[in-house]
Formats: sequence, structure tokens, C-alpha cells
Amino acid sequence: MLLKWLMISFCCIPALSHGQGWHGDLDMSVGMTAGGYRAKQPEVQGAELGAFFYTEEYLSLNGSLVILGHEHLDDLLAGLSFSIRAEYPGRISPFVGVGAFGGYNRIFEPAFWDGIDNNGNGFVDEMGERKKVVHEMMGTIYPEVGVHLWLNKKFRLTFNAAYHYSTLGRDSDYFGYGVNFGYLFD
Ligand SMILES: [Ca+2]
Ligand SMILES: [Ca+2]
Repeated sequence: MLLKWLMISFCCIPALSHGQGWHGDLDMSVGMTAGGYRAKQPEVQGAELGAFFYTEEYLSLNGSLVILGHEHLDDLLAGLSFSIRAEYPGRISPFVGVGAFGGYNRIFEPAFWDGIDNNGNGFVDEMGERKKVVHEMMGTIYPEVGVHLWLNKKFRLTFNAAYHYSTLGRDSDYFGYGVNFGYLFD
């Protein structure tokens, strides 16, 4: 229902045409992306490397590996992000989507009392033995809007804005805007 409404809305925007050089049908197409995003309040920076897959020419599944810095965290998180986007299939291709992100980081902590040879050096609980443990975790869910600009049949530039609801609480939510470079495989 929502999808239909969106498609109808997009189709009514006269400025969006299937321009020359546009390859047309993206159905079952796969590609990869690289880019980043940031937010100002709280301060967030993310870098991502991902892939996209069009199940229909107007619907894409997106996944990426993310390195994220957040003002309310001690250290960077490594994580995964997934989203689904409903897109107007054109050379200029606006979209709306929903997604989720999850990430964590780890630190070393002392491990000389747990009866385990944590570092595999043949000595159990020797002085100074350490192990890596999860230090911080954060997840978000987000609605997003954006637009793809297909530069030619292979390359696209994507601008998006997403409001992330964070598991850390409402004061850690952030409005991130990003730029991604995409490449479509044959
Ligand atoms: Ca040891
Ligand atoms: Ca130990």
C-alpha cells in the first residue's frame, strides 16, 4: 500500500525522466558501494563499504560493513547495516527506505584468574594474561530518504539522510546525511 502510494507520487514528479544513457531495467542487478555519513548533534562519523541488490526495478536490498564513531562512545564501532529501499526507477532515482545498524567494539581486560589459557601460550593464568571482551555495543533503526544520480550505466552517486534511533537512548539519536559512490556489475 505504502509502496504503491510512493510509486504514484514519484511518477507524478515531471522533472524525473528516463534520460539518455540510463540503462533501464535494474531488476536482479547487483552492485557495490563505498561512502560515508555524518551527523552533527551528537557528532557521528561513519564509513561504509556495501553491496546492493535490486529484487525489482523499484526495490533494493542494501547491506554494508560500517565503521562508526559516535560522540557518546569511547571507541569506534565495527558493524553491519541493512536497509530496504523503494525507489523511483530512473536515471534520477529518489528513494525512501528503512534500515537497521548494529555494531560493537572490544577491549582487552585482565584474564589471569579464569583458569583458561586465553592467549594460547601454554601457560594458564600467567601474570599479565589478557583477553578481548566486548566493550560497547549500539544498534539503530532508521527511516531514510535519498536520491541516486546515475552518472552513466555503471556509476551512480547517492545522497541520503537518515534518522537513527539509537539503543543508547534518545539523546544519542542522530540525523545522519551521507554520500555514497556506487558501481553496478554486469
Ligand atoms: Ca596464557
Ligand atoms: Ca586466563
